[in-house]
Amino acid sequence: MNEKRAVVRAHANIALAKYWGKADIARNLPAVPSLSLTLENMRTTTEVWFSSELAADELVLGGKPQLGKPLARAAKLLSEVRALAGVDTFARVRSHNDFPTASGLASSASGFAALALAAVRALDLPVPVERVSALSRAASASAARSVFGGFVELGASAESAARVAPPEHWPLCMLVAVTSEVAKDTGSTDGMQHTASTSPYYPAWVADAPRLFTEVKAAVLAKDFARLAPAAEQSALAMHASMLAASPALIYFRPATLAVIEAVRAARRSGVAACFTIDAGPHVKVLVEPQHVAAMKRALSDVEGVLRVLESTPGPDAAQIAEFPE
Ligand code: 2P0
Repeated sequence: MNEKRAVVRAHANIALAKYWGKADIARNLPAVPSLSLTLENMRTTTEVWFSSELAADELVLGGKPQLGKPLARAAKLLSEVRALAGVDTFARVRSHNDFPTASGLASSASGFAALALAAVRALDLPVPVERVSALSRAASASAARSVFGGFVELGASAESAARVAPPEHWPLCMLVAVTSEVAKDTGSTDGMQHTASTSPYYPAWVADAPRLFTEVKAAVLAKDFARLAPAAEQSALAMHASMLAASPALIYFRPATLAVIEAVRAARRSGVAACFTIDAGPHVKVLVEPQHVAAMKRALSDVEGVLRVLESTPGPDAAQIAEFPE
């Protein structure tokens, strides 16, 4: 086979209605529906290069060669794409995130979405975007959502994600208050299994999550911030409540996490349209209406423990680009 290569850029997404827990572990199907916003300024760029000269798959993340679990996860996805294409050539993968990796900033979402689309494009597979989303979801469920831009849903037990509204539907801004640069101790896959098997609050989370998802989706479609804010915050906090009640407790909050929550609540009391969400990490993501971005950004930067604040508008679909940036 000739050498086949593609470069793809995929954007991270932050869930406004959270996914936490699996309906089917082997197939990696989510237990609850989720809805996310894809972000313009948090991107993974991935090059996949299939070559008959390779004796095994290779993975380089941020310039560092990977072995063990990260390589195995990428190789599994590559093997699924190889099976679809009917080829057995190995691939060399190079990937770069322009934001911190593995600390609750959704790097696995953009990473696996970029890998799935790049592998499919490198092999010229004529598959619909839903299939690319399903391949991404099998590797990491939140990655199914990063295939699409704008507002995106992944249903409970769904094979693939679907667009709820395009990026231009609602020009909100997401501020990310970064509170740590180090990788987290417990990854999401292990964390959600631990929650499901030891937390007495996990069944309550699974039971209530669809209601919160429905509320978040209705608020997004209506562009109703006053409706979105309480539902999105309750989704994040109910998810964390299920983790806090696990044994031993799974605590992703740091002191700065709570300080940022306080700052958002204070800003809201003074009329700023902002709400927070928190993933499996210590950072706080703050959704804010465009006219309040500057004030909210200043308030977040003043919080002790906030290292920096990233800012992003709604982002586009994952897409092929010409070159991997050196
Ligand atoms: C989300 N998170 O909806 C939630 C909120 C983290 C907290 O999706 O096991 O890395 O690979 O399917 O997708 C992170 O979970 O987990 C996640 P796997 P994934 O964004």
